[in-house]
Amino acid sequence: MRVKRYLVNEVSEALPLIRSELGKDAVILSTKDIKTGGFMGMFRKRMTEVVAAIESEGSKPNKSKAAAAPFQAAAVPARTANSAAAAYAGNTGNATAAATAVLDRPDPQITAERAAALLQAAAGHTSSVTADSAAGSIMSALAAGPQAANSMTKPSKSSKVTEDALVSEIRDMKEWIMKLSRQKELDSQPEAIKQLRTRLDEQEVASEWSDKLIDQLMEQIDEGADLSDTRQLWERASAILLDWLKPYEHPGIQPSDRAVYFVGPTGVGKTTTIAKLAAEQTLKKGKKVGFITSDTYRIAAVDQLRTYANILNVPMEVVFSPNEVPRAFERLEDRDVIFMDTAGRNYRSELHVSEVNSMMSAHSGNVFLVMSLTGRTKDMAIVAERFIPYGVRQAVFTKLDETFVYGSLLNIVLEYGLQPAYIASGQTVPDDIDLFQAEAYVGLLLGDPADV
Ligand SMILES: Nc1nc2c(ncn2[C@@H]2O[C@H](COP(=O)(O)OP(=O)(O)O)[C@@H](O)[C@H]2O)c(=O)[nH]1
Ligand SMILES: [Mg+2]
Repeated sequence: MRVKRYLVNEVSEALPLIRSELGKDAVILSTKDIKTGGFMGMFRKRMTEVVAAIESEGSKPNKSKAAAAPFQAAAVPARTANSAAAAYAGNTGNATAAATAVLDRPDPQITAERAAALLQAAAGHTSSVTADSAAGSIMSALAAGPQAANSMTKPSKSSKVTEDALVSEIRDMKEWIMKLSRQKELDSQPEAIKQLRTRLDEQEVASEWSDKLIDQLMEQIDEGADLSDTRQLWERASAILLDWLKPYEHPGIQPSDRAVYFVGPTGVGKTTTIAKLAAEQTLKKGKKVGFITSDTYRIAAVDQLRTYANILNVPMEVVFSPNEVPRAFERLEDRDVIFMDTAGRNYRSELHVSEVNSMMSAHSGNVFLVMSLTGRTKDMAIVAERFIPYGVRQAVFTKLDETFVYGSLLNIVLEYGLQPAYIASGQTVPDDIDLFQAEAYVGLLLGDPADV
């Protein structure tokens, strides 16, 4: 590898030099602003140091056209691809688009080597023009795909490991380029928008939603809105989030609801939530309530619900299998509303989910999926994905009092369309539960702009 250092006023000045001295296959390894010359620390000049390299001495300037690069592909080591990407990642979103096109194109003929070569070809191109042509050269090389790919020698088994490593390296690169590109975009945004982004990141709002929110706000700025003031920006952000979440508000248990089921992972607060809601139904609404529990997995779980049943003077049935459920309903025939507690098991397992489902299908009713706000979005998503196919549409989010990070609710609601009916915020029965209200939630999520 031949490495050369250039001191220039701007990176663009170095490009023709690199091109003529190292050739178009050269890659830029790094660029750095430095101060040179001067006298006793004064009159120093700001310069840019560009370090470029060419893989082998054999690569002569202007040897091949960009689209021909795939023919040299097999010889391109991962390192070169990496630095190739590094070379043009310094440019804007186009490079990202180019890399994405290479990596995401569902074309089995695009092998890792070829992708690497395309990246390298693009990097070579950057030395003469911009990221636009880098993207362009990747696109045209992709368009020339089949012949180019066919001309490549098939990778041998022994090169398979190297190829896998290369694919994973290219994937890492893609993520890195995306990140860099997003960072650049972020740097150019107004200060208040950056503060909002920081707040959303702290609240673990998925980037899908924070990007969408910020895009909508930027559109408003483009249309003339002055959102340089954080308070104004927060108000607009809040209005957008309310637009998104309001349609998911749920009225909670309705007078017509006869059976209400509570499902969800272990320890999220199903039994406690039942006690809270049953107390509301009996004490405030004067309803006759009954309990059924299929949570016979843990002895203590039955006792826990029985304690609440005794306090509230509510009859309770224990079922050990789905075929006992109809009988339990018969016994509770005189009740206005029946709450059914289910076993808190490992709901990442499909088996447990279908078991719960067969318990519920004995008698139709409203099903609430209970999830704790202290959980991570990813874990909640797995549980939601398990239950949604069985028709679960409502959720209860618990333990609001145990966290300051609220993004998971928004992520789950928007991703899966689950309606958040109730929010529980403590262990006290019956007080610590409320209907979900989008305004209150958005207020918590965005916080006070004065605090940012
Ligand atoms: N801090 C807090 N604790 C809660 C809340 N809801 C339930 N818990 C507690 O979480 C633990 C597990 O609750 P439990 O109802 O037994 O969960 P289950 O296994 O889903 O039935 C108990 O100690 C509850 O008191 C809540 O909203 N906030
Ligand atoms: Mg329980």
